[in-house]
Amino acid sequence: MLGGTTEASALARAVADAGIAATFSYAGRVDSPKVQPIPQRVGGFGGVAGLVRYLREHNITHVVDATHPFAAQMSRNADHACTEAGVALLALTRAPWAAEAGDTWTHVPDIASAVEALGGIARRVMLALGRMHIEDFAAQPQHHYVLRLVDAPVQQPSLPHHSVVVARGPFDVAGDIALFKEHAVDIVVCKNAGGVGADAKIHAARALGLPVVMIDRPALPARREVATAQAVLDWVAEAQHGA
Ligand code: 3Y8
Ligand code: NAP
Repeated sequence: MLGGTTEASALARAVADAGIAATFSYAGRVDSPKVQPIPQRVGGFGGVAGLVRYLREHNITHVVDATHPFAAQMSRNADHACTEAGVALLALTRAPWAAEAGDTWTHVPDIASAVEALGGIARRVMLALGRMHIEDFAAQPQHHYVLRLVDAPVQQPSLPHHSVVVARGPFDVAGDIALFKEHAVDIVVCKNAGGVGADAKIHAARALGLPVVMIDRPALPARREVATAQAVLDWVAEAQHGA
């Protein structure tokens, strides 16, 4: 299992309960990833070739890509490696969030477009993108940014005006409403992650009538996708009996 999402953790629990032999894989992006109820490994495989080698050396029969929808490189590598190694691949995904009546969303295709969308007068921006893209926003230094990070930053972000909030999701709506009020946030920038582990900020923005800059998902390879842990267990059973 390629993990790192709320749904991946739910699947790990279901797989452990079903007694299926499995390994949970993290990239190693954060200091202490959540401990899973099945054996886990941390770190890249070394590209497609590294993943093919891993699949063969560990006699992997099924790969479940339960990574975040923005982990496009991992999903591409999994697709290529499983084809090359002849291993079955299934993606466990979650639907994108959709705006509701009254929402003020600006859809942008990528991080660079989100930076451009922030041109203009100084705002107080909730930058809910994690650590990996903060520096891109130095192009819009006029804003005060609220940065929510999983781990405390090793060096201070270069944005001239910012506050750092160290917190790991899943988040809740009341907490995000309180956070937005505490920091007088007036616009939210986020990825269309989908799922329930990250949607608190969407509900909080809705409750407070805040505009949202919504970064749409990158394109992913065509592959079989399911939305529930049970569908994954059924797929493993069916593939095992050669159905
Ligand atoms: C290392 C491993 C679980 C998984 C929980 C989900 C929900 C909470 C919300 C905000 C948005 C953000 C970020 C976020 C959420 C879940 C899920 C999700 C968003 C952990 C985890 C790992 C990571 C990596 C981390 C990224 C960052 C992204 C923070 C674990 C906690 C912004 C994505 O510091 C860094 O380098 C962080 C990097 C990739 C995106 C980025 O570009 O910075 N996730 N997040 C995984 C690995 O090593 O393989 O659980 O401890 C997992 C979770 N984070 O089991 O309950 O299902 O999405 N993660 C986004 O959605 O925009 C925070 O603040 O509102
Ligand atoms: P990415 O850009 O798609 O992948 C970059 C490289 O990281 C991959 O080529 C692979 O290295 C390694 N990698 C990624 N996920 C891995 C995994 N689960 N196990 C082992 N290696 C992995 O990935 P990302 O966007 O940085 O995401 C990294 C992790 O954070 C993933 O587990 C993802 O589910 C989780 N996450 C990401 C986001 C996000 O916003 N991107 C949000 C929440 C959680 P090699 O080529 O060396 O194999």
